[in-house]
Amino acid sequence: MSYTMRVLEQVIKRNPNEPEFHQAVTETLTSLQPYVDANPEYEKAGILERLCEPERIIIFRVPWVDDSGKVHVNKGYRVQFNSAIGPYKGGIRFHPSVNLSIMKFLSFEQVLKNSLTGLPIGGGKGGANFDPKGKSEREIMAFCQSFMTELYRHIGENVDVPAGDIGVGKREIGFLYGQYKRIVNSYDSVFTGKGLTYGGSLGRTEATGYGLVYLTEEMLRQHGDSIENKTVVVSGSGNVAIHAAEKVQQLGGKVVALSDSNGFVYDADGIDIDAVKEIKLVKRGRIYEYTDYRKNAVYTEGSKGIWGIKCDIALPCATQNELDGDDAKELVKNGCFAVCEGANMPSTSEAVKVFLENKVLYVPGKAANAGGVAVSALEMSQNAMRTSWTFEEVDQKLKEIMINIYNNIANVAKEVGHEDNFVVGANIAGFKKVAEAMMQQGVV
Ligand code: NDP
Ligand code: 2IT
Repeated sequence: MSYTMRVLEQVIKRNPNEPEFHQAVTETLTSLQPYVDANPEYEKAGILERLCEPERIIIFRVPWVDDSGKVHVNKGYRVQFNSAIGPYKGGIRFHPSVNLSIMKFLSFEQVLKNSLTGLPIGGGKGGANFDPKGKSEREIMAFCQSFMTELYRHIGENVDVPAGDIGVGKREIGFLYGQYKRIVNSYDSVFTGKGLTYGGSLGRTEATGYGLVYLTEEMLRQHGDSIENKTVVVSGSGNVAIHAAEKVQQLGGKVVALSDSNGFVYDADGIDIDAVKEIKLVKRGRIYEYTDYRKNAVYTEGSKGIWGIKCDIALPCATQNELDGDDAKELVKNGCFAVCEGANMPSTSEAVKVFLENKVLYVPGKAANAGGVAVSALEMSQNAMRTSWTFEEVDQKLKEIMINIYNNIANVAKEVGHEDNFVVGANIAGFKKVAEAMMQQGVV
Protein backbone atom coordinates (compact mmCIF):
# COMPACT_ATOMS: atom_id res chain seq x y z
CA MET A 1 0.00 0.00 0.00
CA SER A 2 1.31 3.49 -0.81
CA TYR A 3 2.56 5.88 1.88
CA THR A 4 -0.42 8.17 1.34
CA MET A 5 -2.99 5.41 1.72
CA ARG A 6 -1.24 4.02 4.80
CA VAL A 7 -1.44 7.43 6.45
CA LEU A 8 -5.10 7.76 5.48
CA GLU A 9 -5.88 4.39 7.03
CA GLN A 10 -4.04 5.40 10.20
CA VAL A 11 -5.85 8.76 10.44
CA ILE A 12 -9.23 7.06 10.18
CA LYS A 13 -8.28 4.44 12.80
CA ARG A 14 -6.80 6.95 15.23
CA ASN A 15 -9.69 9.40 15.07
CA PRO A 16 -12.86 7.32 15.38
CA ASN A 17 -16.30 8.94 15.19
CA GLU A 18 -15.10 11.93 13.17
CA PRO A 19 -16.87 11.47 9.82
CA GLU A 20 -16.42 15.03 8.54
CA PHE A 21 -12.71 14.97 9.40
CA HIS A 22 -12.34 11.62 7.62
CA GLN A 23 -14.16 13.02 4.59
CA ALA A 24 -11.87 16.06 4.32
CA VAL A 25 -8.66 14.09 4.84
CA THR A 26 -9.74 11.36 2.41
CA GLU A 27 -10.43 13.89 -0.33
CA THR A 28 -7.13 15.66 0.20
CA LEU A 29 -4.88 12.62 0.53
CA THR A 30 -6.50 10.90 -2.46
CA SER A 31 -5.64 13.97 -4.56
CA LEU A 32 -2.13 14.15 -3.17
CA GLN A 33 -1.31 10.47 -3.64
CA PRO A 34 0.48 10.51 -7.01
CA TYR A 35 2.37 13.69 -6.17
CA VAL A 36 3.44 12.67 -2.65
CA ASP A 37 4.34 9.11 -3.59
CA ALA A 38 6.57 10.40 -6.38
CA ASN A 39 8.51 12.48 -3.81
CA PRO A 40 9.84 9.99 -1.19
CA GLU A 41 11.42 12.75 0.93
CA TYR A 42 7.91 13.51 2.23
CA GLU A 43 7.58 10.03 3.69
CA LYS A 44 11.02 10.19 5.32
CA ALA A 45 10.01 13.50 6.95
CA GLY A 46 6.62 12.17 8.07
CA ILE A 47 4.97 15.14 6.37
CA LEU A 48 1.52 13.60 5.93
CA GLU A 49 1.37 12.24 9.47
CA ARG A 50 2.18 15.74 10.71
CA LEU A 51 -0.17 17.44 8.24
CA CYS A 52 -3.10 15.35 9.54
CA GLU A 53 -2.43 15.78 13.28
CA PRO A 54 -3.37 19.20 14.73
CA GLU A 55 -0.54 20.97 16.56
CA ARG A 56 -2.92 21.65 19.45
CA ILE A 57 -6.62 21.34 20.35
CA ILE A 58 -8.21 23.31 23.16
CA ILE A 59 -11.64 22.19 24.45
CA PHE A 60 -13.27 24.16 27.23
CA ARG A 61 -16.40 24.72 29.25
CA VAL A 62 -18.45 27.82 28.45
CA PRO A 63 -20.90 28.60 31.28
CA TRP A 64 -23.36 31.46 30.87
CA VAL A 65 -26.60 32.75 32.39
CA ASP A 66 -29.80 33.27 30.36
CA ASP A 67 -32.32 36.10 30.84
CA SER A 68 -34.35 34.06 33.32
CA GLY A 69 -31.30 33.47 35.52
CA LYS A 70 -30.76 29.86 34.47
CA VAL A 71 -27.19 28.61 33.95
CA HIS A 72 -26.24 26.88 30.68
CA VAL A 73 -23.03 25.14 29.71
CA ASN A 74 -21.70 24.79 26.16
CA LYS A 75 -18.57 23.21 24.75
CA GLY A 76 -15.98 25.59 23.29
CA TYR A 77 -13.21 24.63 20.87
CA ARG A 78 -10.13 26.01 19.18
CA VAL A 79 -8.20 23.70 16.88
CA GLN A 80 -4.72 25.11 16.08
CA PHE A 81 -3.94 22.86 13.17
CA ASN A 82 -0.82 24.07 11.43
CA SER A 83 1.44 27.11 11.86
CA ALA A 84 4.11 26.28 9.26
CA ILE A 85 3.47 29.38 7.13
CA GLY A 86 2.04 31.84 9.68
CA PRO A 87 -0.03 32.27 12.85
CA TYR A 88 -3.11 30.05 13.09
CA LYS A 89 -5.96 31.79 11.26
CA GLY A 90 -9.58 30.85 10.83
CA GLY A 91 -13.11 31.58 11.91
CA ILE A 92 -15.26 30.83 14.92
CA ARG A 93 -18.59 29.05 14.42
CA PHE A 94 -21.55 29.13 16.79
CA HIS A 95 -24.03 26.43 15.76
CA PRO A 96 -25.69 23.59 17.71
CA SER A 97 -24.10 21.01 15.36
CA VAL A 98 -20.52 22.03 16.28
CA ASN A 99 -18.41 19.09 17.50
CA LEU A 100 -14.79 17.99 17.37
CA SER A 101 -15.12 16.34 13.95
CA ILE A 102 -16.55 19.51 12.40
CA MET A 103 -13.90 21.70 14.06
CA LYS A 104 -11.14 19.40 12.79
CA PHE A 105 -12.40 19.19 9.22
CA LEU A 106 -12.78 22.97 9.06
CA SER A 107 -9.31 23.66 10.43
CA PHE A 108 -7.71 21.01 8.22
CA GLU A 109 -9.29 22.61 5.15
CA GLN A 110 -8.25 26.03 6.43
CA VAL A 111 -4.55 25.07 6.38
CA LEU A 112 -4.64 24.40 2.64
CA LYS A 113 -7.01 27.29 1.90
CA ASN A 114 -4.80 29.79 3.67
CA SER A 115 -1.79 28.48 1.78
CA LEU A 116 -3.65 29.04 -1.51
CA THR A 117 -4.20 32.73 -0.68
CA GLY A 118 -0.43 33.24 -1.02
CA LEU A 119 -0.46 35.17 2.29
CA PRO A 120 1.45 34.27 5.50
CA ILE A 121 -1.30 32.59 7.54
CA GLY A 122 -1.45 29.14 9.14
CA GLY A 123 -4.69 27.26 9.74
CA GLY A 124 -7.08 27.00 12.69
CA LYS A 125 -10.78 27.04 13.53
CA GLY A 126 -12.91 27.34 16.63
CA GLY A 127 -16.44 27.53 17.85
CA ALA A 128 -19.07 26.26 20.21
CA ASN A 129 -22.21 24.13 20.09
CA PHE A 130 -24.15 27.24 21.09
CA ASP A 131 -27.33 28.11 19.20
CA PRO A 132 -27.61 31.89 18.73
CA LYS A 133 -31.15 31.58 17.31
CA GLY A 134 -33.78 33.17 19.51
CA LYS A 135 -31.27 34.50 22.04
CA SER A 136 -31.47 38.07 23.30
CA GLU A 137 -28.68 40.56 22.69
CA ARG A 138 -27.66 40.25 26.36
CA GLU A 139 -27.54 36.45 26.17
CA ILE A 140 -25.32 36.61 23.06
CA MET A 141 -23.00 39.03 24.86
CA ALA A 142 -22.89 36.87 27.98
CA PHE A 143 -22.00 33.84 25.88
CA CYS A 144 -19.30 35.68 23.89
CA GLN A 145 -17.72 37.08 27.07
CA SER A 146 -17.62 33.67 28.72
CA PHE A 147 -16.18 32.06 25.56
CA MET A 148 -13.42 34.67 25.38
CA THR A 149 -12.65 34.44 29.10
CA GLU A 150 -11.03 31.09 28.29
CA LEU A 151 -9.99 31.63 24.67
CA TYR A 152 -7.96 34.82 25.27
CA ARG A 153 -5.01 32.93 26.76
CA HIS A 154 -4.60 30.82 23.61
CA ILE A 155 -4.69 33.55 20.94
CA GLY A 156 -2.59 36.58 19.98
CA GLU A 157 -1.75 38.65 16.92
CA ASN A 158 1.33 36.50 16.22
CA VAL A 159 -0.17 33.31 17.64
CA ASP A 160 -3.73 32.76 16.49
CA VAL A 161 -6.15 35.25 14.92
CA PRO A 162 -9.83 34.22 14.87
CA ALA A 163 -12.64 35.69 12.73
CA GLY A 164 -16.31 34.97 11.99
CA ASP A 165 -18.07 31.98 10.46
CA ILE A 166 -21.61 30.56 10.78
CA GLY A 167 -23.42 32.34 13.62
CA VAL A 168 -20.53 34.75 14.24
CA GLY A 169 -20.74 38.12 12.50
CA LYS A 170 -19.92 41.71 13.31
CA ARG A 171 -22.01 41.76 16.52
CA GLU A 172 -20.38 38.67 18.03
CA ILE A 173 -16.87 39.73 16.96
CA GLY A 174 -17.45 43.06 18.74
CA PHE A 175 -18.44 41.32 21.99
CA LEU A 176 -15.55 38.82 21.71
CA TYR A 177 -12.97 41.49 20.92
CA GLY A 178 -14.22 43.80 23.68
CA GLN A 179 -13.81 41.07 26.27
CA TYR A 180 -10.35 40.12 24.94
CA LYS A 181 -9.18 43.74 25.21
CA ARG A 182 -10.59 44.09 28.69
CA ILE A 183 -8.72 41.02 29.93
CA VAL A 184 -5.32 41.60 28.30
CA ASN A 185 -5.42 45.43 28.48
CA SER A 186 -3.83 45.72 25.06
CA TYR A 187 -5.18 46.80 21.67
CA ASP A 188 -3.83 43.76 19.78
CA SER A 189 -5.06 43.04 16.29
CA VAL A 190 -6.13 39.60 17.39
CA PHE A 191 -9.38 39.35 15.45
CA THR A 192 -10.40 40.04 11.87
CA GLY A 193 -13.83 41.01 10.65
CA LYS A 194 -13.77 43.78 13.23
CA GLY A 195 -16.05 46.82 13.01
CA LEU A 196 -14.76 49.70 10.90
CA THR A 197 -14.44 52.03 13.91
CA TYR A 198 -11.99 49.75 15.74
CA GLY A 199 -9.60 48.36 13.14
CA GLY A 200 -11.80 46.44 10.71
CA SER A 201 -11.13 46.45 6.97
CA LEU A 202 -13.48 47.81 4.36
CA GLY A 203 -14.53 44.96 2.09
CA ARG A 204 -14.15 42.14 4.66
CA THR A 205 -17.92 41.64 5.00
CA GLU A 206 -18.32 41.22 1.25
CA ALA A 207 -15.03 39.38 0.65
CA THR A 208 -16.04 35.70 0.73
CA GLY A 209 -19.06 36.09 -1.53
CA TYR A 210 -17.43 38.59 -3.89
CA GLY A 211 -14.24 36.54 -4.03
CA LEU A 212 -16.23 33.41 -4.89
CA VAL A 213 -17.81 35.18 -7.84
CA TYR A 214 -14.51 36.74 -9.01
CA LEU A 215 -13.00 33.26 -9.16
CA THR A 216 -16.07 31.85 -10.91
CA GLU A 217 -15.99 34.66 -13.48
CA GLU A 218 -12.28 34.10 -14.17
CA MET A 219 -12.80 30.36 -14.62
CA LEU A 220 -15.65 31.00 -17.07
CA ARG A 221 -13.62 33.66 -18.90
CA GLN A 222 -10.79 31.19 -19.42
CA HIS A 223 -13.37 28.77 -20.84
CA GLY A 224 -14.69 31.38 -23.27
CA ASP A 225 -17.78 32.22 -21.23
CA SER A 226 -19.00 34.59 -18.48
CA ILE A 227 -21.62 35.01 -15.75
CA GLU A 228 -23.61 37.48 -17.82
CA ASN A 229 -27.16 36.25 -18.52
CA LYS A 230 -26.59 33.01 -16.60
CA THR A 231 -29.18 31.63 -14.20
CA VAL A 232 -27.63 31.04 -10.80
CA VAL A 233 -28.81 29.21 -7.67
CA VAL A 234 -27.21 30.23 -4.37
CA SER A 235 -27.94 28.23 -1.21
CA GLY A 236 -27.97 29.80 2.24
CA SER A 237 -28.88 33.41 2.98
CA GLY A 238 -26.13 34.43 5.37
CA ASN A 239 -23.06 36.56 4.89
CA VAL A 240 -21.51 34.50 2.10
CA ALA A 241 -24.73 33.80 0.18
CA ILE A 242 -25.96 37.41 0.20
CA HIS A 243 -22.71 38.86 -1.10
CA ALA A 244 -22.23 36.11 -3.67
CA ALA A 245 -25.73 36.80 -4.98
CA GLU A 246 -25.08 40.55 -5.01
CA LYS A 247 -21.88 40.19 -7.08
CA VAL A 248 -23.54 37.75 -9.53
CA GLN A 249 -26.26 40.34 -10.20
CA GLN A 250 -23.66 43.12 -10.57
CA LEU A 251 -21.97 41.01 -13.27
CA GLY A 252 -25.25 40.54 -15.14
CA GLY A 253 -26.23 37.08 -13.93
CA LYS A 254 -29.65 36.24 -12.51
CA VAL A 255 -29.90 34.65 -9.05
CA VAL A 256 -33.26 32.87 -8.83
CA ALA A 257 -33.09 31.20 -5.41
CA LEU A 258 -31.77 31.45 -1.85
CA SER A 259 -32.42 29.27 1.22
CA ASP A 260 -32.02 28.81 4.95
CA SER A 261 -32.17 25.67 7.06
CA ASN A 262 -36.00 25.64 6.85
CA GLY A 263 -36.62 26.09 3.14
CA PHE A 264 -35.95 28.04 -0.05
CA VAL A 265 -37.42 30.87 -2.09
CA TYR A 266 -37.66 30.89 -5.87
CA ASP A 267 -38.01 34.20 -7.69
CA ALA A 268 -38.07 33.81 -11.49
CA ASP A 269 -37.57 37.57 -11.90
CA GLY A 270 -34.27 37.47 -10.02
CA ILE A 271 -33.77 37.83 -6.27
CA ASP A 272 -34.16 41.35 -4.83
CA ILE A 273 -30.93 41.60 -2.80
CA ASP A 274 -32.02 44.71 -0.89
CA ALA A 275 -35.10 42.85 0.36
CA VAL A 276 -32.95 39.90 1.48
CA LYS A 277 -30.53 42.22 3.25
CA GLU A 278 -33.39 43.84 5.13
CA ILE A 279 -34.84 40.46 6.15
CA LYS A 280 -31.61 38.77 7.15
CA LEU A 281 -29.24 41.54 8.22
CA VAL A 282 -31.59 44.16 9.69
CA LYS A 283 -34.51 42.06 11.00
CA ARG A 284 -32.56 38.80 11.57
CA GLY A 285 -35.59 37.10 10.03
CA ARG A 286 -36.24 33.96 7.96
CA ILE A 287 -36.06 33.56 4.20
CA TYR A 288 -39.82 32.77 3.88
CA GLU A 289 -40.46 36.43 4.70
CA TYR A 290 -39.16 37.23 1.20
CA THR A 291 -42.62 36.44 -0.22
CA ASP A 292 -43.93 39.51 1.69
CA TYR A 293 -41.62 41.63 -0.47
CA ARG A 294 -42.04 39.95 -3.87
CA LYS A 295 -45.50 38.62 -4.57
CA ASN A 296 -44.42 36.36 -7.46
CA ALA A 297 -41.81 34.58 -5.35
CA VAL A 298 -42.56 31.08 -4.09
CA TYR A 299 -41.42 29.63 -0.76
CA THR A 300 -41.01 25.85 -0.34
CA GLU A 301 -40.32 24.08 2.95
CA GLY A 302 -37.14 21.97 3.06
CA SER A 303 -33.78 23.40 2.04
CA LYS A 304 -32.74 20.46 -0.20
CA GLY A 305 -35.34 21.28 -2.83
CA ILE A 306 -33.22 24.19 -4.03
CA TRP A 307 -31.00 21.80 -6.05
CA GLY A 308 -33.98 20.81 -8.19
CA ILE A 309 -34.19 24.31 -9.71
CA LYS A 310 -32.90 24.57 -13.26
CA CYS A 311 -29.73 26.67 -13.40
CA ASP A 312 -26.45 27.16 -15.27
CA ILE A 313 -24.34 27.78 -12.18
CA ALA A 314 -24.75 26.60 -8.57
CA LEU A 315 -23.04 28.30 -5.64
CA PRO A 316 -23.58 26.32 -2.41
CA CYS A 317 -23.06 28.86 0.40
CA ALA A 318 -24.75 27.34 3.49
CA THR A 319 -22.98 24.46 5.23
CA GLN A 320 -21.13 21.12 4.98
CA ASN A 321 -22.74 18.23 3.12
CA GLU A 322 -25.77 20.24 2.05
CA LEU A 323 -25.56 18.84 -1.50
CA ASP A 324 -25.48 15.04 -1.99
CA GLY A 325 -25.01 12.69 -4.93
CA ASP A 326 -28.69 12.79 -5.95
CA ASP A 327 -28.72 16.59 -5.80
CA ALA A 328 -25.59 16.65 -8.00
CA LYS A 329 -27.25 14.34 -10.54
CA GLU A 330 -30.32 16.58 -10.57
CA LEU A 331 -28.18 19.68 -11.20
CA VAL A 332 -26.32 17.96 -14.05
CA LYS A 333 -29.58 16.69 -15.57
CA ASN A 334 -30.92 20.25 -15.58
CA GLY A 335 -27.89 21.59 -17.42
CA CYS A 336 -25.81 23.06 -14.59
CA PHE A 337 -22.22 23.25 -15.85
CA ALA A 338 -20.37 25.10 -13.05
CA VAL A 339 -20.38 24.61 -9.27
CA CYS A 340 -18.19 26.79 -7.05
CA GLU A 341 -18.35 26.39 -3.28
CA GLY A 342 -18.82 29.38 -1.00
CA ALA A 343 -19.38 27.10 2.00
CA ASN A 344 -16.78 24.69 3.40
CA MET A 345 -17.26 21.14 2.03
CA PRO A 346 -20.93 21.64 1.02
CA SER A 347 -20.76 18.77 -1.48
CA THR A 348 -20.59 15.17 -0.24
CA SER A 349 -17.92 12.87 -1.72
CA GLU A 350 -20.60 11.30 -3.95
CA ALA A 351 -21.63 14.71 -5.24
CA VAL A 352 -18.03 15.62 -6.08
CA LYS A 353 -17.71 12.34 -7.98
CA VAL A 354 -20.81 13.15 -10.02
CA PHE A 355 -19.48 16.62 -10.89
CA LEU A 356 -16.07 15.33 -11.97
CA GLU A 357 -17.52 12.45 -14.02
CA ASN A 358 -19.82 14.85 -15.82
CA LYS A 359 -17.10 17.42 -16.52
CA VAL A 360 -18.84 20.08 -14.45
CA LEU A 361 -16.45 22.97 -13.75
CA TYR A 362 -16.26 22.30 -10.02
CA VAL A 363 -14.15 24.38 -7.62
CA PRO A 364 -13.92 23.17 -4.00
CA GLY A 365 -14.42 25.58 -1.10
CA LYS A 366 -10.80 25.67 -0.04
CA ALA A 367 -10.03 27.56 -3.25
CA ALA A 368 -13.34 29.19 -4.13
CA ASN A 369 -14.15 30.71 -0.71
CA ALA A 370 -10.59 31.78 0.18
CA GLY A 371 -11.42 35.44 -0.47
CA GLY A 372 -12.77 35.89 3.07
CA VAL A 373 -9.65 34.78 4.85
CA ALA A 374 -7.51 36.56 2.25
CA VAL A 375 -9.11 39.89 3.14
CA SER A 376 -8.71 38.94 6.80
CA ALA A 377 -4.97 38.74 6.11
CA LEU A 378 -5.21 42.17 4.44
CA GLU A 379 -6.93 43.44 7.59
CA MET A 380 -3.96 42.13 9.61
CA SER A 381 -1.57 43.98 7.27
CA GLN A 382 -3.51 47.23 7.61
CA ASN A 383 -3.55 46.90 11.42
CA ALA A 384 0.20 46.21 11.48
CA MET A 385 0.84 49.29 9.36
CA ARG A 386 -1.69 51.33 11.36
CA THR A 387 -3.41 52.38 8.19
CA SER A 388 -6.60 51.61 6.30
CA TRP A 389 -7.15 51.10 2.61
CA THR A 390 -10.21 52.22 0.64
CA PHE A 391 -12.90 49.74 -0.35
CA GLU A 392 -11.68 49.95 -3.95
CA GLU A 393 -8.09 49.13 -2.96
CA VAL A 394 -9.16 46.10 -0.92
CA ASP A 395 -11.59 44.92 -3.59
CA GLN A 396 -8.91 45.20 -6.29
CA LYS A 397 -6.44 43.16 -4.20
CA LEU A 398 -9.18 40.57 -3.54
CA LYS A 399 -9.84 40.27 -7.27
CA GLU A 400 -6.14 39.76 -7.99
CA ILE A 401 -5.84 37.14 -5.24
CA MET A 402 -8.82 35.17 -6.58
CA ILE A 403 -7.47 35.27 -10.15
CA ASN A 404 -4.08 34.09 -8.86
CA ILE A 405 -5.74 31.25 -6.95
CA TYR A 406 -7.60 30.17 -10.08
CA ASN A 407 -4.46 30.26 -12.21
CA ASN A 408 -2.49 28.39 -9.57
CA ILE A 409 -5.00 25.54 -9.17
CA ALA A 410 -5.65 25.32 -12.93
CA ASN A 411 -1.93 25.23 -13.76
CA VAL A 412 -1.12 22.59 -11.14
CA ALA A 413 -4.05 20.43 -12.32
CA LYS A 414 -2.75 20.64 -15.89
CA GLU A 415 0.86 19.92 -14.84
CA VAL A 416 -0.16 16.66 -13.16
CA GLY A 417 -2.28 15.60 -16.15
CA HIS A 418 -5.73 16.41 -14.73
CA GLU A 419 -6.76 19.50 -16.67
CA ASP A 420 -9.86 21.17 -15.15
CA ASN A 421 -9.80 18.91 -12.08
CA PHE A 422 -9.65 21.72 -9.54
CA VAL A 423 -9.90 19.32 -6.60
CA VAL A 424 -6.52 17.85 -7.50
CA GLY A 425 -5.21 21.32 -8.40
CA ALA A 426 -6.28 22.94 -5.12
CA ASN A 427 -5.03 20.14 -2.90
CA ILE A 428 -1.60 19.86 -4.51
CA ALA A 429 -1.11 23.61 -4.86
CA GLY A 430 -2.14 24.24 -1.23
CA PHE A 431 -0.04 21.35 0.07
CA LYS A 432 3.19 22.28 -1.76
CA LYS A 433 3.82 25.52 0.14
CA VAL A 434 2.91 24.10 3.56
CA ALA A 435 5.04 20.99 2.98
CA GLU A 436 8.05 23.01 1.86
CA ALA A 437 7.82 25.26 4.93
CA MET A 438 7.53 22.20 7.19
CA MET A 439 10.53 20.50 5.57
CA GLN A 440 12.68 23.61 6.10
CA GLN A 441 11.66 23.99 9.76
CA GLY A 442 12.75 20.50 10.84
CA VAL A 443 10.79 17.98 12.89
CA VAL A 444 8.37 20.17 14.84
P1 NDP B 1 -24.05 32.77 8.28
O1 NDP B 1 -24.25 32.37 9.69
O2 NDP B 1 -24.03 34.20 7.92
O3 NDP B 1 -25.12 32.06 7.34
C1 NDP B 1 -25.25 30.68 7.30
C2 NDP B 1 -26.34 30.31 6.34
O4 NDP B 1 -26.32 28.91 6.10
C3 NDP B 1 -27.72 30.65 6.87
O5 NDP B 1 -28.58 30.93 5.79
C4 NDP B 1 -28.11 29.34 7.55
O6 NDP B 1 -29.51 29.16 7.67
C5 NDP B 1 -27.54 28.34 6.58
N1 NDP B 1 -27.26 27.10 7.31
C6 NDP B 1 -26.44 26.94 8.36
N2 NDP B 1 -26.46 25.67 8.81
C7 NDP B 1 -27.33 25.05 8.02
C8 NDP B 1 -27.79 23.72 7.96
N3 NDP B 1 -27.36 22.78 8.85
N4 NDP B 1 -28.66 23.39 6.97
C9 NDP B 1 -29.08 24.32 6.07
N5 NDP B 1 -28.69 25.61 6.09
C10 NDP B 1 -27.82 25.95 7.04
O7 NDP B 1 -22.66 32.06 7.85
P2 NDP B 1 -21.71 32.41 6.62
O8 NDP B 1 -22.48 32.91 5.47
O9 NDP B 1 -20.58 33.18 7.15
O10 NDP B 1 -21.14 30.94 6.29
C11 NDP B 1 -21.71 30.09 5.30
C12 NDP B 1 -20.68 29.06 4.86
O11 NDP B 1 -19.55 29.74 4.31
C13 NDP B 1 -20.12 28.17 5.97
O12 NDP B 1 -19.85 26.91 5.43
C14 NDP B 1 -18.81 28.86 6.32
O13 NDP B 1 -17.89 27.97 6.90
C15 NDP B 1 -18.36 29.32 4.95
N6 NDP B 1 -17.37 30.38 4.90
C16 NDP B 1 -17.60 31.57 5.52
C17 NDP B 1 -16.67 32.59 5.43
C18 NDP B 1 -16.91 33.94 6.00
O14 NDP B 1 -16.08 34.82 5.77
N7 NDP B 1 -17.98 34.19 6.71
C19 NDP B 1 -15.39 32.38 4.73
C20 NDP B 1 -15.29 31.12 4.03
C21 NDP B 1 -16.25 30.17 4.15
P3 NDP B 1 -30.22 29.28 9.12
O15 NDP B 1 -30.31 30.73 9.38
O16 NDP B 1 -31.51 28.60 8.95
O17 NDP B 1 -29.31 28.58 10.11
O1 2IT C 1 -13.86 29.49 6.53
C1 2IT C 1 -13.26 30.58 6.49
O2 2IT C 1 -12.33 30.77 5.71
C2 2IT C 1 -13.72 31.66 7.37
N1 2IT C 1 -14.69 31.48 8.09
C3 2IT C 1 -12.98 32.96 7.41
C4 2IT C 1 -11.74 32.86 8.26
C5 2IT C 1 -11.00 34.14 8.51
O3 2IT C 1 -10.04 34.08 9.30
O4 2IT C 1 -11.32 35.18 7.93
